[in-house]
Amino acid sequence: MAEPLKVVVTGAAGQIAYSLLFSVAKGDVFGPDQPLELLLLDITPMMEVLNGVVMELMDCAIPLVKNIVATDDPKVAFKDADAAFMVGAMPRKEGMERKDLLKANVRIFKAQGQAADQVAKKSIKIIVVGNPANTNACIMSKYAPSIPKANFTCMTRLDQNRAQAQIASKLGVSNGDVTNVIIWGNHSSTQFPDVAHASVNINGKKVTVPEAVKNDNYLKNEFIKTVQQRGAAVIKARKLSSAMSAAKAACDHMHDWFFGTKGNDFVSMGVISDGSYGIREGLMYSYPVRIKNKTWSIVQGLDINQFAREKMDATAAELTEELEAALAECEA
Ligand code: NAX
Repeated sequence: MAEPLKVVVTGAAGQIAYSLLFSVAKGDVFGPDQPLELLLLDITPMMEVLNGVVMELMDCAIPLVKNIVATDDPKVAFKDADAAFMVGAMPRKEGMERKDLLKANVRIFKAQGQAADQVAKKSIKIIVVGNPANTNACIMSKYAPSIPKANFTCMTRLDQNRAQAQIASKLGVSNGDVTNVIIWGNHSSTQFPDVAHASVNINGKKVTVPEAVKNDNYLKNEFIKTVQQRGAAVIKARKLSSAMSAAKAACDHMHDWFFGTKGNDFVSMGVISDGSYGIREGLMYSYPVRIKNKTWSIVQGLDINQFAREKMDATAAELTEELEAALAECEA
């Protein structure tokens, strides 16, 4: 059997982690033959709750789990880590704006970036889930200069999954029949869910989503709005932010990073912009990516029409503003 993979989960006492840890532990992400060491980080007042999570993980008696470490010290959590799910942050409550979250959360990611820089493996693969996810990932990377920028990503897979599910439900097909939905930009209400390049399998025949839906007005308005507002709709109904679906999406993201994308299919991930599609270099922007040998690359050459251009630029403008505010906060 392989050496245990050291997997960090921050915010390990929280609600997303509660679903995420079970999936990771039973092999959904790193495979059924990959032993794991789980490194669980939360804040000091949550150590008792975290201890309860550790007890439950033990009681699952999952053979893949070789060791569990629960700690409030980022340097203990990140020591020689191979992968990290950065979930720990203050969650958005009903009526709370993202910018209120920014101040509280960028400082967390600065400190955890510094810890990872000092003690994690340089090959560590990091997904940031905690909001504002794109900007937190950018800040974490800035404060971990010895780790390649390509190793920092943020999660927009939940938005992709939401968009895919909306199209599948509209067309009465299964979720797996819808491929190549794109989320461009920020994991926020300015994100651009784009189905112009997506396909759907209908009775064994592959057609584009716009051809299958035959309703441009729906795709340009209601569909986009539903996906953009889905997080808020879940909070309104559940009085808590998305947790089960967020954990599933984090697993999908990390799984595909380790095992690659299939054929010509692509998935959406927040990655550091290299200027592709005219987006400012250095922003953590959600792009369509293909993954091979644990390395992502941005899908190039997609046609961008005027409608898409405007939406892509609007979400980039929000990210620029967020990043500037975050950098000012970190340097204050
Ligand atoms: P919870 O409040 O249930 O859990 C968060 C946990 O993080 C708590 O246990 C808290 O003590 C811990 N924490 C706080 N500061 C920490 C620190 N400095 N180090 C380690 N742990 C720390 O929130 P939950 O519902 O699990 O959501 C976690 C984050 O995911 C939130 O920021 C939320 O906004 C974000 N989300 C991101 C999504 C995405 O698609 N990118 C979707 C779901 C979710 O809204």
